[in-house]
Amino acid sequence: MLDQLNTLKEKALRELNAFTEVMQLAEWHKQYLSKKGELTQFLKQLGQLSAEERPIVGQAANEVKQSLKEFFDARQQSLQEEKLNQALADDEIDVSLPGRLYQRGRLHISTQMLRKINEIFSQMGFQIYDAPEVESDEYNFQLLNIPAYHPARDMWDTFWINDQVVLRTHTSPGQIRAMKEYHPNPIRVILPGKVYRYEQITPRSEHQFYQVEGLTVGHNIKMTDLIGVMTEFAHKLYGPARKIRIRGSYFPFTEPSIEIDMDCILCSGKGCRVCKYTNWLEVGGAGMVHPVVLRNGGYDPKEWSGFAFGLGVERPAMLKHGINDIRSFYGNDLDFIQQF
Ligand code: FA5
Repeated sequence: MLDQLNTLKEKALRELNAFTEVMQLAEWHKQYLSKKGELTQFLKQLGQLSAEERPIVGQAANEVKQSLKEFFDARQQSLQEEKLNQALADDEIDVSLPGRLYQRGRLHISTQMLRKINEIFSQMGFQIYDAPEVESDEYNFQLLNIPAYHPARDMWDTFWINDQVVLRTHTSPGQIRAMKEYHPNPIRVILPGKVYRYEQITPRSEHQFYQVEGLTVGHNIKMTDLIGVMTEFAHKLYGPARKIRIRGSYFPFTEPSIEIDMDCILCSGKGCRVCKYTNWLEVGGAGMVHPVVLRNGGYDPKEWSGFAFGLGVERPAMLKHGINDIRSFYGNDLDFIQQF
């Protein structure tokens, strides 16, 4: 019977080693190690043996059973590993590689500044008004008191879509749209958005940048209201120590027109390259809305008055973060962008 037992063991191991699929193992287990399996059947015959033979064959049968179990476990593990290695070798996707970490997105530095400016003016009661980036000559120039062939057009050379359609050179055409929409009610809006200019690109000038326009129309609105709003804006953006200065200027759509400057936050009055040793930095253009523009928007200038301003967005961001070249904003340099 011991021979029979050895033959059974050898046959079982031969079959076990020949398997190539993990699925085949279950069948093998059933055939040899289950209650109805060949080894159990073999053990049932022990009763026919003599009292001397029985313990010897019984012990041998139990050893064979134990060793078949161990071979089974080992084969199962090695087959699984073989399968995994094969899958890794065959497949282009290495499932054992750790996944790639997704980088967290962030807002572009211009968007951050734009939102900050929006927030400051919202707190002062300004509504946000959206106006188109592609404008007509009429809105971008004519209704803003800049007729065809007026020399002031040279201040805002732009990209023409055709003879009558332009990429807006400033956010000011939105003033007319807001007036036409809100007439005859008072207005207090800001108009943020992108503007385009046929511009020589320099460390301070891009051909595409953001502006935030402001417009108020009401009764008895005065220049002092404009200066108050601009001072509050500078304090909220750069801190309460900032000083504002105004200079006379010229814009066809405001009268009088001013340029608003702020004392240099980088050198605090000592003089540096950024403020060109003048101690002052330009914040934006502004003025009282020109009577012609009020009339073009539907408001009678004898009854209504208002102020308007136009601020850059990139330049204040440059000041806040000490950036010395505006071209970095849209240069697709991730190392730059990820700093903010
Ligand atoms: C204007 O665009 C007027 N529409 C502003 C205005 C509105 C005046 C309402 C009166 C009433 P200006 O061209 O100066 O003005 O531009 C305003 C601001 O835009 C500048 O102070 C500057 O911050 C920003 N800016 C102008 N040109 C560029 C440029 N090429 N690159 C980046 N920022 C610019």
